[in-house]
Amino acid sequence: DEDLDSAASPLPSVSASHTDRRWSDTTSYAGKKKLRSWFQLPNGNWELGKILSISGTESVISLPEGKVLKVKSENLVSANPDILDGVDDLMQLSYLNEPSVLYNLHYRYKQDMIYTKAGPVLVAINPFKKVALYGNYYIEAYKSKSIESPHVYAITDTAIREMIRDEVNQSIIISGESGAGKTETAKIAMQYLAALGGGSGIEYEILKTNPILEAFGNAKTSRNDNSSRFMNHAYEQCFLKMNHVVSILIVLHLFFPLIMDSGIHKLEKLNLMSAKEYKYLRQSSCYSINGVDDAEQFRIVVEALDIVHVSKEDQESVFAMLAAVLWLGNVSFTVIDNENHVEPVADEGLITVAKLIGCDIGELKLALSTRKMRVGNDTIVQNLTLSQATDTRDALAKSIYACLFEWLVEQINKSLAVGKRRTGRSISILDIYGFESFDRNSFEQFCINYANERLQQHFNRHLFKLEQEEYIQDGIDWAKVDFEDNKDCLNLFEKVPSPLTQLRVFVLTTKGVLLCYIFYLVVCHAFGIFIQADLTDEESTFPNGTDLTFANKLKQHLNSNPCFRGERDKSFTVSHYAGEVIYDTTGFLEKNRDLLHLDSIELLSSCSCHLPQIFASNMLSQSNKPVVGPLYKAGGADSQKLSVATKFKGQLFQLMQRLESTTPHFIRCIKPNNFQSPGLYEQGLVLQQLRCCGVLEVVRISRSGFPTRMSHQKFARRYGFLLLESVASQDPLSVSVAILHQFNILPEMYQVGYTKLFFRTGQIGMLEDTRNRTLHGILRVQSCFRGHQA
Ligand code: AOV
Ligand code: MG
Repeated sequence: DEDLDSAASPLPSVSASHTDRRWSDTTSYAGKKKLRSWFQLPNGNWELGKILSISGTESVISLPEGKVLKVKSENLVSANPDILDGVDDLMQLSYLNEPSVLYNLHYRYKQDMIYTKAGPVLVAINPFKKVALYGNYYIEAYKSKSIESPHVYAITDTAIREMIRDEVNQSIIISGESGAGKTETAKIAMQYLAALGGGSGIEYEILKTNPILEAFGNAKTSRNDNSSRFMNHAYEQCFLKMNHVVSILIVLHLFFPLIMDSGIHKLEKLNLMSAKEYKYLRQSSCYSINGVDDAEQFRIVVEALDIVHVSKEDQESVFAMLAAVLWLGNVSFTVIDNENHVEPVADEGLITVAKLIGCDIGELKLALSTRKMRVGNDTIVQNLTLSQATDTRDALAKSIYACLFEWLVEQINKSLAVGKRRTGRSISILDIYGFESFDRNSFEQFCINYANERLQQHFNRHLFKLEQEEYIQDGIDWAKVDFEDNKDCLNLFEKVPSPLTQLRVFVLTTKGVLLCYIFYLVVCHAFGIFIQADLTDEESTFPNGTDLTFANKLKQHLNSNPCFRGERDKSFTVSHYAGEVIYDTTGFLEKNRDLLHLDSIELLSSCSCHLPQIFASNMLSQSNKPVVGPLYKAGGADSQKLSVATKFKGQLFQLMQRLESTTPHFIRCIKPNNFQSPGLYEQGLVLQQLRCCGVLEVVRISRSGFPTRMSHQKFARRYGFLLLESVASQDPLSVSVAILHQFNILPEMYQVGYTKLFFRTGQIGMLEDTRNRTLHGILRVQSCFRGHQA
């Protein structure tokens, strides 16, 4: 009865259109009794059951705790045999489907095995507690390869080996939601790298620099007490190993910098008040973090600054800049005419800022309340309205803070990378925001998801390149490996809609004078264009641009892209690789309008202090970098304006360029619950992240390739006995081909190489099932036979 006959019948077919299935195992369940199977409960969670009987399209399934249910067979999803419970690579699962993956990860997580491979990717689930997986014992074990289970150490070790073997720079790309454990993972990787430094002293320096970056780059958020807020600043650290220099590049992330005031109230010169007195700090209304001693933190930061040779004088400037940022927030304005033009109030705030950055009070006033415009050969000074002046002030504060962080990073790099140490290859560790999808998604999600879309493309390309090499070596038809790339979606962000050159007429009112600017927006660029950035820029500059006109413009420009869908009002949907996200353009322009005006840069360069001058020249040289894209749009003095989106795009391109030249290694961090609580594994939450951080995508990509490989010899040996007719030639290749034919394995499901067979996922699993059932049948027949004899 146990479907011996199905062994001879065609194997259940796998949909040829597998590419349009995100993550589904299309294996039919009909006719497979007693098998383990997944059943989805009304709450969305999956339960493991056993099929008791099947009649027509219905099955009876027994669930744990004695429950028996009659369900539609099509609602059951294949579960793997128990010998596959807790495999350390998801690729070993015969049935790759959501419940099986969730189960496998949970199975391991319960035993503190927080790391699992998903093909080439390492999945790390945040334990929210100390797990005994780190330290010298493990470092040594991974170094000597006496342990092989998945680990950050193992990935890091591979990166080092490949760097030395191939003489190619490496990168470790860590992604995941806020609080998923990216920064911890980066530190664990650094620990391994540092341990290889062998006590040269430099590893001590590396680890000691962390507090600087954490103090300036992190902030407490609702989701993570120690959240990294810097998006795009890189810092490199180096150490020596076997004459090879490894430098670590950490890209921390920040979107809107929050300010840590750890301990700076100690410095009297800065005229500091308590945190509550600062408007910028009041906005967050969180002044301290449980268990964090500000004074101790401050001492550690100062110590770290000493270690990286930031002079006492520069340290004072660093804190002066921080104080200036805080004081800037307190600068207020008064209206001076009936057109709502304003002037800063010359109070303690303004005076202190001028003193701290070393500029003239009058100039500071002008920079905050006027804007110089160049019209032909003339310069016109335009007064700012209250909202324009406030924006200008905030933009100045944000850039001083960002420049300060960047400068610190540079100091760390310089100090750790002195001279000869920097000549070798590098390992970059990238700690970046993962894909985000909330109930309400705004500009930040838009930028973050764009970055992830880019990283995903990088990921796809890399994966396929590797695969391709093996296919070519074995002479198989590469063209048959289809995969869905995310080109359409990237086009949405970067491609230029026709016509290439658009003529725009722009009318500006300045002191009653109508100035007409006619300009060509030349939107050609080697990299294509983050067209949204251009549209946002344009609307942001346009005096009457509103979120609604912006949204309408997007709909008008992008409707032909299959990944774009206009929604009601000010919303639109983008089909990202990780799922659909609805963006609400409310506040988009406002958030993008973080424009630092040339006037502000000029102010900084006129300062008597050393740091503001450096900042100004860095900003000028940055805005001239061609990689950033079309910066010069409107002409005139305003042309120096860089919107947040444009800057973001520029930094992303620089980052991608850098990454392109490295061999990447991917780690995807997963947060198992939102309570930072150990042991709690919420299926829905994990699943959503698996989808979002592309883990499901890895498997999907692998499914569209031929991830299972077996040599002709092994295949013939293993399944040859299932052949009904003997094969004329006994060479393994002919036997293999005969087996494939007998089981009607669809031609698109496999490729025959010179030395190996290549299969799509799941094919070997089915052959194995048949083999096992047949063996089982043979054994039963044998035991019957023996029974008769007895
Ligand atoms: P994130 O970097 O991904 O968030 P973190 O690396 O700061 O997240 O991790 C958040 C917290 O999770 C840490 O403070 C630890 O308490 C805990 N944690 C993470 N990984 C481990 C581990 N391997 N072992 C023990 N505890 C861990 V953000 O920067 O907010 O996106 O912006
Ligand atoms: Mg972090």
